[in-house]
Amino acid sequence: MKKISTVCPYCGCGCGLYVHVEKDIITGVSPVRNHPVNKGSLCVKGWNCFEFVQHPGRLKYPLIKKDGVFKKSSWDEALDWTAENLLKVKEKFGPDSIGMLSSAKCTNEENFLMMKFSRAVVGTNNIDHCARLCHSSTVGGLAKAFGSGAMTNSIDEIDSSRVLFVIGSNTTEQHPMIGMHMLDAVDRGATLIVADPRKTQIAEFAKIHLRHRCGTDVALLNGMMNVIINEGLVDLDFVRRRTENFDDFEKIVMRYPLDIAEKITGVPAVDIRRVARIYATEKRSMLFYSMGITQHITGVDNVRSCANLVMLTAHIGLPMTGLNPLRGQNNVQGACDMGALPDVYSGYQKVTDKKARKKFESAWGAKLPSVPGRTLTEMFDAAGGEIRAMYIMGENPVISDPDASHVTEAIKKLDFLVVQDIFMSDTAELASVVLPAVTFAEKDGTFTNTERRVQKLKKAIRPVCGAMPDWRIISELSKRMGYEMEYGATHEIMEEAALLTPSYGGILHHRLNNFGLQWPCPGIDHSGTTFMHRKAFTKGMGSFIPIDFVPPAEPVDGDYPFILTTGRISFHYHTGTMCRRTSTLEREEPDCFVEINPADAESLGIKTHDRLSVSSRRGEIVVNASVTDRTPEGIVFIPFHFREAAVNLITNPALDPTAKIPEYKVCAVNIAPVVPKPDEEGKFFSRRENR
Ligand SMILES: Nc1nc2c(c(=O)[nH]1)N[C@H]1C(S)=C(S)[C@@H](COP(=O)(O)OP(=O)(O)OC[C@H]3O[C@@H](n4cnc5c(=O)[nH]c(N)nc54)[C@H](O)[C@@H]3O)O[C@H]1N2
Ligand SMILES: Nc1nc2c(c(=O)[nH]1)N[C@H]1C(S)=C(S)[C@@H](COP(=O)(O)OP(=O)(O)OC[C@H]3O[C@@H](n4cnc5c(=O)[nH]c(N)nc54)[C@H](O)[C@@H]3O)O[C@H]1N2
Ligand code: SF4
Ligand SMILES: [Mo]
Repeated sequence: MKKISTVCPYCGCGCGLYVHVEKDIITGVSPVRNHPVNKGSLCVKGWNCFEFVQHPGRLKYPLIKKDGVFKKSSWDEALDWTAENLLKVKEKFGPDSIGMLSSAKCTNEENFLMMKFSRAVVGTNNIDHCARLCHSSTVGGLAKAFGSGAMTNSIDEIDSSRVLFVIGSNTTEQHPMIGMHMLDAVDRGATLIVADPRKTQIAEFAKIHLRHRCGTDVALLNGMMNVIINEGLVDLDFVRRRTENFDDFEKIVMRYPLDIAEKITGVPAVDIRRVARIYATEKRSMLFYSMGITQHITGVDNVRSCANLVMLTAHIGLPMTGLNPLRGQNNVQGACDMGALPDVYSGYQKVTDKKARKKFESAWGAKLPSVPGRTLTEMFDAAGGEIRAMYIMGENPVISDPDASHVTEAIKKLDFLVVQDIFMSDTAELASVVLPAVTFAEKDGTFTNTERRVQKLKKAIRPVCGAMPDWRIISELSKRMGYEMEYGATHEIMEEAALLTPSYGGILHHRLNNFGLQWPCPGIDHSGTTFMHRKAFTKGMGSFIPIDFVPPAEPVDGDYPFILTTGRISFHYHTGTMCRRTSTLEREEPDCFVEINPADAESLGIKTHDRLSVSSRRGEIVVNASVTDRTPEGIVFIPFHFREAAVNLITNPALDPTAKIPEYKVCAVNIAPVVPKPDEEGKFFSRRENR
């Protein structure tokens, strides 16, 4: 048996694991013992991350849709046809009529090529990916505050911290191996504070759990900062030396005394004061956040409020401190770093910056567009109008985008859609051509985890079928569109990326053997960066930004009296293409459910397992009730993993004005019991145990 060391393909923790291979078949995996993130452990998804690789449902050959039906085709035919159609659209409607979605499931090398393909081959900046739905508010918000939008510190620093302030992150379920470090720290006496409307698993370990109303984070954080300023807990020396714009910021914070903060958030003033004092007075305080902060129309405001808090208390620029956005997908950090975004090249170099553009133009020998492109959400809005064709690699927007029926309608209006995936996803079903790609276990390259650690994955088995690695598909397509891309192996792509990307300057495959390197890593003699902003912020002075509270876009009313918040559960992953083809994970949680508080359930006459209709202004889904005090009164929670009860049919597509991230975390819904009807097999519905 061979054991090949690689990286887990699920979440942004980036755990190291061995893939066990016998006769070119994967028989199991095991954790890397001395890996700095997972230290010999894995979560349930990690332990089971190989079953989908060898699933019989993998896409085995390209498919071309003719007269509404998919026909099996050869690679040559499919690539020629794709190139021909993309060129046709480009000729007729111009390069900006084509939109590209890159993938946080794919490698850095593949994302680099996708952005090169978009800019140098098609000639458009219309490239984006799921970071738009996830941490675009972090990237934009922290660029303004610090000049760089990544986790400032490292995962293994958590163990020695004294205070962990976790806001809007269900860490033990969604970043389990980071959650493990947090619980280790608690065992060593650290104080854990969780701010989350729901009583998550990590909240049960917290010394203080702030259960504020959904969408009131700015008021909560301003309330805390009001206490910190009024009680003289500000680090004035740091504020003077390292930051700007304090006075304007202070004026706004003074408008949030504790009684106002309590009124908006529903959190008792004494708790806000206690948390403010603990966080500010302990030196080794780390702040963590995730989607509870970013997925709002005020996502950027929420992120900037967090940045204000860490600067006010000088909890940044040292080990065991920092502002730590937990990035979600295995390589969402890398997809952003590699410039799969409409306004920047790799390393966040702006497309509007003439010098940067010249550099890429001369490296690539092509004229590049200078106006930022459309975001993911804007591409679908323009589909059938100014966007005529799309190329989607490793994303499933039909299930993951808000107001999903709008997305399906938009896609149907396209002249041409290319989908490149490992399975026939709901989005692939709508494609004109489907290109089969290989999984993490069948290719080489690198992933960048949430703590900026660039790690090598290694090909463990030969492709299980006629599929090709994404980077090869992109180069083949490029060639057929008249632009030669000659790469013999993925390390050659990284060499090109390193030359053009200052923060990745020293990141070359041969240097990554010992658990990778953390960027910024500007040169080949640099050993990487464990924590950032040590002496100065990336942009020089850190900027305080005054932020006022703005309520969520859709208030509850008589017709839609409940707040719906959506998210994830530990056993499943996103749109389910991989985890729902994994027997252990599917067995644990086979059905969609809505968490509803016992008081609300009683007033509606609902019991666990009852079938409920949950409807919003956009649509309706039917799910099982799970009566639990995990969710507070007036709020219900539904995960978005289940295509048969796709919660995005009812979510609100309202966007943050600058980051364009949708408000997945708040919309207004109504709930009503439904009389069960049997399905085609005469069964009613499968039951799930109360969680
Ligand atoms: N098992 C599993 N792990 C995953 C994923 C997965 O699908 N499954 N996906 C990965 C990805 S891409 C991402 S982005 C991460 C996401 O990781 P998380 O952000 O941790 O996950 P979510 O469930 O989206 O939401 C986090 C929490 O926000 C809370 N919340 C809701 N509204 C508010 C609010 O207004 N304010 C605050 N402060 N909190 C609120 C919810 O109650 C929830 O507990 O997980 C990654 N890891
Ligand atoms: N209601 C609600 N909706 C949400 C969220 C929420 O909290 N609530 N969260 C949002 C967030 S944070 C995110 S990140 C998005 C995620 O949204 P998506 O990125 O659309 O979801 P995934 O299911 O991760 O899609 C990844 C696709 O890539 C395919 N794939 C896997 N590996 C490879 C590979 O190597 N090559 C190729 N070509 N394909 C591959 C998978 O089969 C799958 O179809 O969802 C967003 N949607
Ligand atoms: S914590 Fe994330 S990266 Fe680690 S094993 Fe679990 S899913 Fe994989
Ligand atoms: Mo995400």
